[in-house]
Amino acid sequence: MKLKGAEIIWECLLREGVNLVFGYPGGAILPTYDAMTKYPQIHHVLTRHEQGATHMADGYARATGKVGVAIATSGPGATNMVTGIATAMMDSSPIVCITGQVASSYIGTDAFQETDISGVTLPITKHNYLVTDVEDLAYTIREAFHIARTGRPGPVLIDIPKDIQNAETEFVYPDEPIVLPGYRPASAATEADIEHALDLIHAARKPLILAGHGVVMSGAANELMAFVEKTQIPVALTLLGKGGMPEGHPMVLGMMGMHGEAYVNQAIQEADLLLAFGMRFDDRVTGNLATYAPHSRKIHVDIDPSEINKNVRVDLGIVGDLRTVLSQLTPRVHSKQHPEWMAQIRDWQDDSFKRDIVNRDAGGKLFAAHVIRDLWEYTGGNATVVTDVGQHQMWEAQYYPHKRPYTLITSGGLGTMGFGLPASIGAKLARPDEEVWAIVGDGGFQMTIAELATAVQEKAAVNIAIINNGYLGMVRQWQEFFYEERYNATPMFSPDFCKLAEAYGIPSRRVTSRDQIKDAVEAARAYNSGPFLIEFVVEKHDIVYPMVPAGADLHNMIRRPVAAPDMV
Ligand SMILES: Cc1ncc(C[n+]2csc(CCOP(=O)(O)OP(=O)(O)O)c2C)c(N)n1
Repeated sequence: MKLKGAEIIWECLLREGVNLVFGYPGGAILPTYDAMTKYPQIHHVLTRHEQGATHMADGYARATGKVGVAIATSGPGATNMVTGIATAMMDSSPIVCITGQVASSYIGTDAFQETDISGVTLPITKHNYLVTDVEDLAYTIREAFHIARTGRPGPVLIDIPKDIQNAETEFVYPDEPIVLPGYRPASAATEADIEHALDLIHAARKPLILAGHGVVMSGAANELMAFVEKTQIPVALTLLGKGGMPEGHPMVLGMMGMHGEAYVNQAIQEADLLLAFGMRFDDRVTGNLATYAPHSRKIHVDIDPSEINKNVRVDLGIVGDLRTVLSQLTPRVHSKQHPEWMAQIRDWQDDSFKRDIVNRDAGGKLFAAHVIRDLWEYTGGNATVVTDVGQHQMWEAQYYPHKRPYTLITSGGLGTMGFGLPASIGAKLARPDEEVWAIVGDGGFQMTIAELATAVQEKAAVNIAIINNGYLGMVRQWQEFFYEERYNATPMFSPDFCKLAEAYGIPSRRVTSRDQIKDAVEAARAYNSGPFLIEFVVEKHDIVYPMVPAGADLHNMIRRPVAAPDMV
């Protein structure tokens, strides 16, 4: 069957199981948009900015484990995607971005809306393509999806000149297995690795598991649970590892790192064995590398060989799919209790408990931590929460325990403000039956606020919780700690968010005291015809405790005083 390149794109997307795409049209991608009319099986979400399209595709990918697709035109359309692509790259999220390019004969002439987007995105994609022959198109799309979703997932970009979209060729879907020289994602550990790992585990007296995003992404939650129940080794989670083990399980300690629990970081520093599962020793997690976990042997399991010994030298690096490796290890590992080690951790934990703001009366004030804890309670801890970046993100991580993988969706690696609202729309469209909350700051929300219209147009029933502290709060916190309280460029004007919601036809509530939280949350949960917005006007000068200053030793956290006078 002879088809145009533009039609081949849709035929291939259908065969890759795609039924939802996020995009924004323009001249260089118009043939593809025109051909879309023949494929009603695929729903197109018109975003308000191409960055929004990439974050929605990312949110969709994280909520489903499937590849998310974003489409844009050449030049400014493509460059607007850059932040979303880099976000997906840093968090290993599988998205495929399709961009229109000026016609082949114009490439290199500074033609209208020409940008070398494959050049621009080279360092922030797992792989990218410029298609120069329509004969290559189908195979390229198939390969792009394969690369995006296999091994360590990530974003792939396909740039398609306008003439290639218009050119015709015989369409045959290439369904032979993809063979790429040099690209062979590993899956199982070798026998020698397993034996070495067992020796290290059996010799340890103070072992600790560091569970990262790889647990969630490889679908290893059940395998990790089986391993933990047998070995009784406590688990610390990275931000993106949240949901990999149910928080509330007795062996799950909580989050590690810059804003992790102090007792978790203390345990890392004291451990004699770290089992790093699908995590990459990011600097937010390790603090000062020179003093990081000095007493421990280290085993690192990761799908990506380039992660092993990248930041932290380990005693044993296992390149493999975590789910497979855990199912190799668990039947052979000994069961063993670690009573003294656990007692020591519980001691440290008690001290943290006394400092914790949610264990204090809010004293008539509205603290973000209390808002998030109440939201957790009223949603039964079952919601999918998508956050933006800043203080509210860290409070979410501290006060909203998650039970299931990918019920927290957040920009961890790049820390992209503006991610929350669009990613929540992608997640809601991916899982319409789930309760989805976007928790955003007043700053980051305004970066992609235009996507409110997308949510309304798509009737995406996301509940939006704006944590409004009148500041770029996390930066204000750094200015308070490290720049002698010179609050330069952080106090922030915002519109009346409820009136703004009204302009979009979105129902809303404003909450200024703790006793109003329940009503507002219930109103949002009851409304399912589209987005619902709640503005929480919270304490301006609150701090995310504890905190490891950037580059400091992990155990040297700045901690909330045991009883801060203004808080009791
Ligand atoms: C695109 C982008 N620009 C700047 C930053 C730096 N940054 C990190 S947190 C933050 C403040 C966020 O403020 P807000 O959205 O109000 O959330 P809050 O910290 O108050 O909860 C800033 C500016 C960033 N992470 N992303």
